[in-house]
Amino acid sequence: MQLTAKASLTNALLISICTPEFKGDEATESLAELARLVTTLGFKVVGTQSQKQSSTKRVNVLGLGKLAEIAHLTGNQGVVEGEENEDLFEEIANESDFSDIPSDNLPFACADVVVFDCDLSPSQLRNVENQLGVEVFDRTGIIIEIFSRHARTKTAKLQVEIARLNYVAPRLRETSCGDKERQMGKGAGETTLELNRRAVRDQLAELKRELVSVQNEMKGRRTQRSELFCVALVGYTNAGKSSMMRAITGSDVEGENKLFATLDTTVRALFPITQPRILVSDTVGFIKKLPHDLVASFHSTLAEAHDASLLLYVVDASDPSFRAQLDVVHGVLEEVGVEDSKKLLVLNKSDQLSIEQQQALMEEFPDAMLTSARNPVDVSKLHKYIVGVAQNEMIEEEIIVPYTANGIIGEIRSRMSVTKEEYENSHIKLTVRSNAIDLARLKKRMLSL
Ligand SMILES: Nc1nc2c(ncn2[C@@H]2O[C@H](COP(=O)(O)OP(=O)(O)OP(=O)(O)O)[C@@H](O)[C@H]2O)c(=O)[nH]1
Ligand SMILES: [Mg+2]
Repeated sequence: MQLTAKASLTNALLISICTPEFKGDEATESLAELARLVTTLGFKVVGTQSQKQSSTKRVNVLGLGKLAEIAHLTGNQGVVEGEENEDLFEEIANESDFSDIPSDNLPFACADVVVFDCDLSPSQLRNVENQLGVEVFDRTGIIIEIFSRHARTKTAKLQVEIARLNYVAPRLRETSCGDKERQMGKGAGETTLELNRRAVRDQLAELKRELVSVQNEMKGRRTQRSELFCVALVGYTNAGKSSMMRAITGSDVEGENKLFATLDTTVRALFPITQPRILVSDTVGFIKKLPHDLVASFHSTLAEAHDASLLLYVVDASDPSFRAQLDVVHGVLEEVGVEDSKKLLVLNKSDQLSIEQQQALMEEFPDAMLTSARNPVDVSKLHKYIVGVAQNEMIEEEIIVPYTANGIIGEIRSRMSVTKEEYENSHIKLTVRSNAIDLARLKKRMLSL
């Protein structure tokens, strides 16, 4: 499915289904997040509706009454069926074990699209769309669309397109011109739907082949960098990872107030530059209920985090739901097998907090660092912390370099941190800190002099 509605003109009605497992604050916050996702796509949220259900598995997702109400809000363009005989699930709207659900917010304008804050099966999507007569999206569809729009590099584009086609394939429908095309001999014996499905399968196979070759290239680049100390910024979408990346690397990595601004891993050197260089990578942000396919497709992008010696978990400490967001981040990283590096919790956007709030957070998270990517003092504190961790990982050695060994001293200075220099008659004695691989390489070279 590709969004066909024109973003700038699209009025969206959001629907939350509250179930015994998903209700109260969680449902309210999730709906607010859906509104941000939808706004990121350029839609205008004109209203929200919610309904209590025993599950999200009803054939029409909603009860008939609610469906008719929503059909009215979308201009009665569809055909709401009279009876719901096939419905296996009973609506139990008035049962007492449901706590408060988000209150309905009636639209002031007719909605062009309806967006559900849950996942819908292909048949549910089709049923609701037929009944309402407007485009219907589920949460995954919206997230995939945002990823599609924001992907910039070849790898991200390939990964997202694979996830999109996997999502679209079961949702393809027979088009009205199917019979005509068959009569015209297109794919003898196949309907348009079958043809489309086959085309998607072929396309998927081709994209997967391309991805493997791009991933091999990426792997090669990571191997070249593997001797350097690497830091990865990980966290929920919009936490401020790219802004912090820009601040600590002095680079022009974009930070934007939209969800999933970054889909590609960017790697830059920590700035001011250190010897040896320390690399920092910015990674894709996470979100609640991130479609599994997308998580899977971003494995290779997250390989940067996998290889990192230090993980900076960046959270937007000014967002009241940051604790739940942090749980999501831990969950996803665990799923992709990134969990065993050294970590620092970075409580970002501290400029949005009062002194009392900052103190309370430091009591709650004594090992964390409170920062604002906008405050140069905090940025240099983080820079210092990273350099300190990197230094601790290094080995200190004394190297004797004869004055006759021209060139080597310059090389040492460019790759290692020289902490002491002593000039003797025939040689210079350098105390250096570096990683084990570089030191071993240097010693081997010195022997051959
Ligand atoms: N007030 C305040 N705003 C911040 C801070 N850090 C980042 N922001 C803002 O938060 C928004 C999101 O920042 P990004 O750096 O794009 O966030 P991200 O974590 O890279 O987001 P994704 O790429 O979507 O995962 C932007 O509007 C930033 O200007 C901060 O310390 N204080
Ligand atoms: Mg970013």
